[in-house]
Amino acid sequence: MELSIAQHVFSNYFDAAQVIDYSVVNNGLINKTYKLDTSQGIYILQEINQKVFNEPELALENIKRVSIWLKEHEFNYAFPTPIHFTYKFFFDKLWRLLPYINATSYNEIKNKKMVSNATVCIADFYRILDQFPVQDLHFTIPHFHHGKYYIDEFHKALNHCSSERKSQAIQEINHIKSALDELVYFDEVVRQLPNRVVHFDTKISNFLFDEDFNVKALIDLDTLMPGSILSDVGDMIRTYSNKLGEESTDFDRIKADPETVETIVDSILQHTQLTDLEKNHLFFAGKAITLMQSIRFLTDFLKGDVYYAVNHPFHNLNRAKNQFIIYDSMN
Ligand code: GN1
Ligand code: MG
Repeated sequence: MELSIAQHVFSNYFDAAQVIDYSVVNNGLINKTYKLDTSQGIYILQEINQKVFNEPELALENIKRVSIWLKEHEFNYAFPTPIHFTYKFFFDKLWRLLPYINATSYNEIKNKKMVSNATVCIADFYRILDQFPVQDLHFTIPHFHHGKYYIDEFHKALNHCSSERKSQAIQEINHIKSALDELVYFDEVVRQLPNRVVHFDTKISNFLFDEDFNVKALIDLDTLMPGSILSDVGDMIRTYSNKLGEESTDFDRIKADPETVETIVDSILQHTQLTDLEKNHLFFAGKAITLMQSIRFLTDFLKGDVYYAVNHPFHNLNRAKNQFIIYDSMN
C-alpha cells in the first residue's frame, strides 16, 4: 500500500487530517492490516478481503448490534468497532478504520495466565450475550464451520488439483481421509446445540493483552454470527494449546499441551451456563476445530492457495500438517 492511499482513505474519515507514516501489521490471514501514525493519533486501517467477506454490510450490522449490547451490559474488555460504523470503497478495495488499542497480540502462549484470562473474557462474552436476540444476526458466511462443507470442498479440490500438488500432499491427504467421520459427527452435535452469538475466530492472536497478560480487547469481529459455542471453545483450544503456534514447522516437537486444554475447559465450565450436551463436547470441540483447520489449509494448498495468504508454495501444506499433528496429539 502507498502512503497516498492511506491518506486518501483517512481523509474521508477525518477532514484535513494527515497520515504521517504507516506500518504493516502481520495479524490475520485474510484481511490486510496497517497501523497508521496520524495527526489525530494512531489508528488501524484494514483492507477487507471481499472474496471471503462478500456481505460486508451484513457483517457490519452484526458487529454494530453486538457491540451496542456489550456496551450496554458493561463488557469489561475493549471491543474495537469500525469508526463511524462505515466502510469506504476506493481503488476497487473496501476499507475501514478502527481505533488503535495499545496492547499486544501473540501467536503463541507465553504463560498460563494468558489462558485463564482469555477464557474468563470469552466466558464473560457468553454470559452477557446470553439474552441477546440471536435471531436478529445474519449468517454472513453460511457454511462457516460446517464439517460437511469442508469435506465436500476437500473432495472437489482432490478431483481438480494438479498431480504435483497431490503427490506433495499425499501423506496429509491420507491423514485427513482417515479422520473425516469426526467432522460429520461435529455437524451432528452442533445441530442439537443452542444457537448463540459466536465470535467464530477466537484464535489466540485475536485477544490483545497488556504487559501483565490481562486481556485488554477482543478483536477481529467479521465472523460474529449465530453458531455453537463449540466453534469458539474449539478454536481457543486449537491455538492456546499449540505452544509453538500454527506456523511452526518443527513437526517433531508440535503437540497440544494437555494442561492448557484442561484449563480452558475447566474455566469455561466454571464461568458459563451451558447445556449438558455443550458441556460434554468441549474437549471434542478442540479436536474437531483443529481437524477442520487442517482440512481447510490442506484444501487451500490443493486449490493453489486461493484463500489464505501464503509466503511460499508449501505454506498451507505445512500449516495443514501442523494442525493435523495437534489434532492427533489430542486423542
Ligand atoms: C482466518 O483472518 P484470520 O487470520 O483472523 C480464518 C479463520 C482461521 C484462521 C487460521 C474468515 O482468520 O477461520 O481459523 O485464519 N478466517 C476466515 O489462522 O476464514
Ligand atoms: Mg479473522
